[in-house]
Amino acid sequence: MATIKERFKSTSDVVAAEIKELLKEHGSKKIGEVTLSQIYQGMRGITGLVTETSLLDAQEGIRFRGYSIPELQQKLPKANGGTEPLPEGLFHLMLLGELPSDDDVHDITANWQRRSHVPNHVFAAIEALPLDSHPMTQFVVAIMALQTESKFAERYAKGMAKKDYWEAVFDDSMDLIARLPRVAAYIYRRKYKNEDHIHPDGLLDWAGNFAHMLGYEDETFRELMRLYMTIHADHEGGNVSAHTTHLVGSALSDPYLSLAAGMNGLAGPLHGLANQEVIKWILEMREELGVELPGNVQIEAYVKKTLNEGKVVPGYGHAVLRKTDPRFAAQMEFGKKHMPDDPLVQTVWNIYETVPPILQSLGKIKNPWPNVDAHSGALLVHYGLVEYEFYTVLFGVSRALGVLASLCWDRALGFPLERPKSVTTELVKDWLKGEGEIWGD
Ligand code: NMX
Ligand code: MLT
Repeated sequence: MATIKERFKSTSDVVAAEIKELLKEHGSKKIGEVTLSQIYQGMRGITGLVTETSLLDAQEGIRFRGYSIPELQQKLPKANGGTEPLPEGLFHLMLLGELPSDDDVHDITANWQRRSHVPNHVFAAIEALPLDSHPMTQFVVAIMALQTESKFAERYAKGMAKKDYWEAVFDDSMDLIARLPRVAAYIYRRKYKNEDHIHPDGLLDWAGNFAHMLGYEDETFRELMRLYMTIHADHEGGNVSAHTTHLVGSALSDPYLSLAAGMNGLAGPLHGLANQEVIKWILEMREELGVELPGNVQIEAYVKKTLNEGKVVPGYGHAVLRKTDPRFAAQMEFGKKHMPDDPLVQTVWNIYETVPPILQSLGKIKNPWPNVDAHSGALLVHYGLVEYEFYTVLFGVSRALGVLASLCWDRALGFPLERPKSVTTELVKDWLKGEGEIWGD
């Protein structure tokens, strides 16, 4: 049977040929217009990227190769006795565009186990940082320290031909995904558990083993990790972490350099760091109110106070989505199944009832509904993973699946250096007067 690498090569060759034909015939077709507001306001709504792994619909939310999250929960292989999808299966789907069999998923688990060795200097690089460094800082430093292992960088230095780029990027991506859980768990145990590190368990799947190395042996926590690692993996190509990884990769920076760049973007509070901000905000609210389960009237007053202080309500709003994030809904369903009486989880649900009408009443917020980060922390706290500064690292380990699958596609399709045109406000003013040209070549 062909390996996943061979299957990726034959699949991507077909798509590359299709794109060549498509561009030959339709390359000059216009796909839209760009307004001045859009270039000043975060390029919302400008279609400027091709990302094969997933597609976001503003009303419906994310679909991975056409499959919604509930469909993935139904169709992707599970661990023995489990009900949540294995992230190995999602990676297969994103990379090859096909649902995997149980054997496909076992092969990926085994493949990542074989590649999972982390060299000692990576642990030394983490140890060189002060213990109070943010876990995301430690994570990015570890990814950069791992870069010594890059096959792409090594082969490029020896004069690799362009047609071989995809293969070195594929190997680096697989190695990196295999190693990230060990690195992340090391950071967690170092910072929060007295450096009491836990060896990998070679009998477990990728997410189950990650849960084990973090120190959580509860089977439902492993199920949560499988779900968490699946739903956070990808959100089409324009989000900050995916776009950054793609952009940096377009300079032929290897997957380690590219992922580290993407993870620096994920560490921003408007992006992945929002998951820590949410739980911090809820805990502060509970402390200020002096109650474990605040009611809707109390939450309403606290939300208004947050807004009056000129802060955002973390976990709410989205640049593209205009409805409740299906990733929020999937986590809510998990909460209803496994911990319906947990007061923190119930607080998240009370906030869900209270916040949208308040945000809506402000009139300026395009999406008053919760995003993925509004729910994740409360589920983790339930199992004892209370160290919320670590949450974005969990997001990052998952996001690597999507952005690295995409990076493999970028190189397989021969995508060029990304370099959009920028303008100055001086030029914009001249152009409005009919002088000067605002369009690039
Ligand atoms: N609380 C308060 N104000 C908000 C919120 C919110 N949750 N969301 C948007 N706004 C404000 C926004 O700051 C802007 O204000 P101003 O015009 O004064 O600058 C205005 O509403 C219009 O913003 P939008 O066009 O609706 O949102 P935009 O696309 O610019 O930003 C986010 C999207 C996600 C950055 C924004 O909704 C936000 O800051 N949310 C809170 C942080 C968060 O949860 N981020 C996680 C996103 C998911 N992820 O994991 O990456
Ligand atoms: C993500 O998962 O990347 C976030 O929801 C942000 C986005 O899509 O812009």
